[in-house]
Amino acid sequence: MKGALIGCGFFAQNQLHAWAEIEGAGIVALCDTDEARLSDTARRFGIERTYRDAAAMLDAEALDFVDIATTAPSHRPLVEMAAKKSLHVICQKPFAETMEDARAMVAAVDDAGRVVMVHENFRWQSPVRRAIDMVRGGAIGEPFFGRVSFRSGYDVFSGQPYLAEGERFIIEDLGIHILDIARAFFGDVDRLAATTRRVNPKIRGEDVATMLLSHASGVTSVIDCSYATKREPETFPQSLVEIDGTEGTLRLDAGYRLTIQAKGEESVVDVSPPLLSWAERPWHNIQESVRTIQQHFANCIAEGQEPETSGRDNLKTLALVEAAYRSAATGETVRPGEL
Ligand code: NAD
Ligand code: 89V
Repeated sequence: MKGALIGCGFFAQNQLHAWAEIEGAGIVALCDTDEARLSDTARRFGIERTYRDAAAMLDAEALDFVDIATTAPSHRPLVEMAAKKSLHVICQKPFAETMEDARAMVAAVDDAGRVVMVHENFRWQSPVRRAIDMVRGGAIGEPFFGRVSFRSGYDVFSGQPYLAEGERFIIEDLGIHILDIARAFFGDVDRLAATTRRVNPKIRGEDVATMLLSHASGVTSVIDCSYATKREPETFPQSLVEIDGTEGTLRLDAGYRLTIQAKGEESVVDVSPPLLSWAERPWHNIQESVRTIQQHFANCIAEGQEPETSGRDNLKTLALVEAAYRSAATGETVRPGEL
């Protein structure tokens, strides 16, 4: 499959490294409105066909898919443009700024008979995936409690300055991944309550969020996120997990240590992600998941399957984000299914 990537910024560099390793798909053209970023990226990856305008690129190129790696405000017009050209789409998270936009984007690609997948990669990080597979396989019986925790003091603002500028920050940017991991473990959510706080005075949005989720499966989970946590060892970008089940417990602890205690036995396994040749610590955990999710997309298209984090699926993760902001603002418990 021939693809074009739109948005040659900070994170797209990982996506392009990963595309070079994907079986069955590759990037043949690049687009960015910023000339310097476009030409630097084109040179770095040896991609000659470059465009400053996405519409012009879609008119000129014979493509199967687009990979949209811009920030959220441009997602809806770009997804709709790709749908008009009958292309499959991968779009970065947050998929859209509103539920209305997200639903329209899913409908546009559906109407074109193509697939849209959200680049929601945290559930594809190999340590997290290992834990998901263990729980789905019944290693600790039926889960009844979960905690997914991401607490860090890492400076994310130097690489992604826009994160300091938005009215919304941690739930929309990072919490969205952690909420999605909770869905992967425990399924859909009936009710959600949240509190938020801004600790860092230099940013606009909230950098601490704590959420309580009641899942339809009967699990209660706590999702806690912070970019204001100064501690050693710094665990960025690890998601730490604790799950209690009817037959035992699972812990994914700092340092990628997976412990399962069940039926009177304990297993402790090092589930550290591999360091891909182009990856850099501490981002290697995220970078590996980029390759995995992009291969998942290529496989799903080839096999006619819906990707696990399809646009349709991601509507439920986005609804959790909206529910969390609403709950934090009103002090009320919110039903995401009603948003
Ligand atoms: P960035 O600002 O560094 O890059 C975005 C690029 O898109 C810029 O170069 C900009 O010029 C270009 N652009 C914007 N609108 C465009 C348009 N209409 N046509 C062509 N080019 C356009 O942003 P980033 O940090 O790379 O983040 C991009 C997206 O990736 C965000 O949505 C962010 O949340 C997401 N992200 C995801 C992960 C992850 O692990 N999944 C990690 C980091 C960032
Ligand atoms: O994964 C992300 O979406 C990034 C970060 C890890 C910094 O939150 O923006």
